Parts: sequence; structure tokens; C-alpha cells
Amino acid sequence: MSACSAITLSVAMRHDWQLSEVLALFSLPFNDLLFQAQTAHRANFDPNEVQISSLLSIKTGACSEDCGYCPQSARYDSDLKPEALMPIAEVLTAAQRAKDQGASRFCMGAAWRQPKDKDIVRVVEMIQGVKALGLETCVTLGMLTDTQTLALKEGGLDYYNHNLDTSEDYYSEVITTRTYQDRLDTLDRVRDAGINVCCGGIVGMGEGQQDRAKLLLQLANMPKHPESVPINMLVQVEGTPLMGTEALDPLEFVRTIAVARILMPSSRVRLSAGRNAMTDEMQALCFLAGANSIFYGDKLLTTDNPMTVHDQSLFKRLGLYSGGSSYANA
Ligand code: SAM
Ligand code: DTB
Ligand code: SF4
Repeated sequence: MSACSAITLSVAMRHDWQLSEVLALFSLPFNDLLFQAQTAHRANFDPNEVQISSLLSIKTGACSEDCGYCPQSARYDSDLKPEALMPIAEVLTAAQRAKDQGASRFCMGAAWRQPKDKDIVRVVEMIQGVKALGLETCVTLGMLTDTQTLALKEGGLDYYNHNLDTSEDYYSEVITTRTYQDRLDTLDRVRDAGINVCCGGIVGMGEGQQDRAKLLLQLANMPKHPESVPINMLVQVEGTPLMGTEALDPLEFVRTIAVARILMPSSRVRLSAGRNAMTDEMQALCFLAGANSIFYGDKLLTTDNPMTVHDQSLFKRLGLYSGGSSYANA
């Protein structure tokens, strides 16, 4: 590919990517790939602005599902203490703390296969309380029915997170208790209800480059790109089946971020779980590759995240700043 056609490709908004094209991006010389990604990034965003979201586990552990990466599955012995749905006052205290530390979005996660209708009533109260603090809201609760999705929309929810996790081909190596199609169906419901979609995956689970390419292809060829695309590096947790998986080459992780940026130029690409195991230099490369969102706060859902003071210092060293909210025009 000539340098010229590479640039043309990088700024176009497309929904008809071919696997061969995505694999060709992964195979570019690293500098060429980062140049394309940075070009796409600058065409759509302030290059030094990073959106920050904080996470809270509002219902922890004892989950019926068998996701091979997850310490919250009841099937694995991960030393995690299960906790029932949190009282709203505790959620609001955590949300206020996240806001005071600089987050613009608060993401509440529950270890459910799917919520019960009575759970949705309580989650809607949480959403309304968090919005009243002046934060954007995101929840991740598992699969949803139509009625539940509409209740979340009417409750004022801004984003729903539901990840595809990996390619359809590799999926059954990781999860057997719900299908890829189940996930696509939930994502369609969320999109149809008019809630912003947050959808990405996990890399470093032993998948191949083709699986990473197919995951991104699936996201990029949706009729509308997810507004947020979290790219998680597997956090290996003792007791889970994926503990001991060979670590992914950090530069391949950066490539994954860059390809996500090129395929979905106006989406927020989030450098998500796994930052605790990344060097500052690797994270800097991820920002150069087009990542413009992070999970911020000392904890993800159940595992550790970099300390806020460390992130503040990293932002200062890189000249990054956190902006308000939102995403470029999709
Ligand atoms: N139970 C709901 C579900 O699975 O849809 C919501 C919570 S679940 C913990 C949200 C997402 O966290 C998963 O889809 C997965 O992508 C991510 N995740 C969970 N454990 C992880 C780990 N060990 N490393 C990286 N990402 C992880
Ligand atoms: C996402 O893509 N990653 C977040 C959020 N969405 C819900 C969760 C990461 C969880 C990492 C393992 C843990 O802390 O339990
Ligand atoms: Fe349960 Fe979600 Fe963890 Fe899967 S990822 S085991 S559904 S909490």
C-alpha cells in the first residue's frame, strides 16, 4: 500500500471492511501503522485529550457463567468474596469520589448473566443518582430483555457496556454458557433503544492475530460503530482457567489499538483492563496509536488498576489532559 492510499484509508468512515484489509493493517510496518492511526485520530479528536471513566462493581461474584477469564464466575476458585447488590448510598459515595478525582463517566458493573426486572428498578435509581452528580452513566449487567433495555433508556442511561470479548471463532474456547449471537442480540437491543453502545473485547487470551482482526472487523462493520470501544488486556487471576496464558507481545497490543482507531475513527478507543501490567512507555504508545479513554481509579471491578496519582503524573509527563465527555460525531 502506498503512503498516499494509506492516509486516504485512515480518515474514511466505513462499515464494509474485509478481513484481508484488516489483516493488512496488522501487518504494516509499526511506524506506518502508527502514522495512519495518528492521522485518523487527529482528523476526529483533540490528540491530547483523554476521556476518563471510573468503574464500580455494584454486585460482585457468584456469577453463573463460565467466562474463562473472569474471577467473578462461581465456577472458579478465585478467592473473591461475593457481595449482593450494593445500597444506592454507597454507590453514590463512590461516584462522587470518582468525580472529585476527575472522572467524567461512572460505569457500574454487575456479575450477572442477566438482571432480574427488580434489579433493573434499583439500577435505574443508581443511574438517576449518578447523573444528578453530573456524571455520564454506563452500566454492564449482562444480557437484557427488550423491556429492561427500554427501562434503562427511560431511566436516562447514557452507555451500556456489553463486550464481544473475542472473535466468533475463538469465543467457545473462552465461554460456553452463552453464545456470540446472544451478545449480538443484546447489542442490537441497546442500539435500537437509543442508548450509546460500549463494546470491545479482551486480548491476550491465547487467541491469534486473526481473532483480534475478526473481533475488530465485527465491531467496525456494525451499522453504527460503538461509541466506546474498550480494549482490555487479560488480567490473569489465580484460579481462573486463563491463568498462565502466554502474555501477548506488548507491541501487538499497541497494534490492536491502532487498528481499532483506524477502523472506528470517531469512537472512543479505551485502554482498559490490564494497565497495571503495562509500562508507562507502552501506555504512551497506546495513546499515540489512538487510545483516548482510560479506566481510572485504583480498582477496576475486582482487580487492581494503576493508582490515580500515578495516572495523574503520567498524564502530566505526556501533556495529556482529561476532557469533558462524549465522542466525536459518529
Ligand atoms: N456480567 C456482565 C457481563 O459479562 O456482560 C458484566 C460484567 S463483566 C465483568 C464485563 C466485562 O469485563 C467482560 O465482558 C470482560 O470483557 C471484562 N473482563 C472480565 N474479567 C476480565 C479480566 N480478567 N481481564 C480483562 N477483562 C475482563
Ligand atoms: C470493560 O471492557 N472492562 C471493564 C468494564 N468494561 C466493565 C471490566 C474489566 C474487569 C477486569 C477484571 C476485574 O477487575 O474484575
Ligand atoms: Fe459473569 Fe460477566 Fe464474569 Fe462472565 S464476565 S463470569 S457473565 S461477571
